[in-house]
Amino acid sequence: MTEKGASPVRSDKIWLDGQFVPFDEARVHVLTHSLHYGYGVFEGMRCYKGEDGRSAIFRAREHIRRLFESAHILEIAIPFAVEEILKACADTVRLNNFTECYIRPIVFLGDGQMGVAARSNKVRVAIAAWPWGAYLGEEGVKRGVRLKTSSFVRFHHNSLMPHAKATGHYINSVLAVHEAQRAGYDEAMILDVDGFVAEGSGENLFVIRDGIVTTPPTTSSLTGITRDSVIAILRDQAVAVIEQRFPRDLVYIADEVFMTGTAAEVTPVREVDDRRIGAGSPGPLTRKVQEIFGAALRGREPRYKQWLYYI
Ligand code: PPE
Repeated sequence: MTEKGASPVRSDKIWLDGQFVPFDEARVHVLTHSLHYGYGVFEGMRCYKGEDGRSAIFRAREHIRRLFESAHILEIAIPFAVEEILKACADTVRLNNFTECYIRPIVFLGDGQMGVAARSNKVRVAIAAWPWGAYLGEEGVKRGVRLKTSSFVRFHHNSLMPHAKATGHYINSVLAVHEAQRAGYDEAMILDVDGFVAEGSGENLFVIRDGIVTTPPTTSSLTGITRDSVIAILRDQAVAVIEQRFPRDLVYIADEVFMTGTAAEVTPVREVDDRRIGAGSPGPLTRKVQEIFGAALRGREPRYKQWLYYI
């Protein structure tokens, strides 16, 4: 059985340190530095099959740019060029004969020396791909999900740096989502250190009130690429989008709430802390965003064609 938000993974091959190896041989040592200290960076991308039958990775360049920026923030030198990683991602999809899938590049410190400061350990890079359905369930995408404010606060930006998509950061997400799901909710709404809304465990969050869309700034949340895409889509529709901090009660009185992420895509929120949002079902603007975003992913929106990286 699969937990909500989790997916069984399987493919033929995985790209590891510059070459393809069979799935079962993509192994690391138990003394891998990053396994002990959570010191690694990663990405998550999705590949979609367009109407013309060609598959494309959605905003691959932006994701790989963020991978390199994450590594830069953490002072990890990736031993490959941007173009090499991009090509390896496309090759991973093609070699596994996927037309649609999720792609996970990860950069981590290998084994050799132990201790926090084992800086001479080899920097390793892997790229895997597997089919991944709706992150918060098919039902969630259609009817909306239920959130609960987490008792776990998002980390302070001088403690862990949110512009890095780092492996260790996700302890915060795991704790929050476990807590929310155990209490019977679909996902957590995580607040920042000052008590303002930050994001979900693996999604950015948007609220709509009186036709104006507000989303928290990325001071305590990941600079989501889906977030960026949705902001562009809304502004192209002449909808005002404000990046501003807000407290949880503004979410309660929103007309519409939705979450964005590569895995979650655009997922409506129908309830937060047991308060119904709007009519309790996905609202018109959320539907519109889902529709345009869905069309953009599959190459049906000419103005967003530049977001597609054909494999
Ligand atoms: N916030 C967090 C904490 C986050 O992990 C993600 C992505 C986002 C926002 C949205 O970012 P973007 O994908 O660039 O729009 N979460 C990834 C990992 C999910 C997982 O469970 O693994 C993802 O969606 O791929």
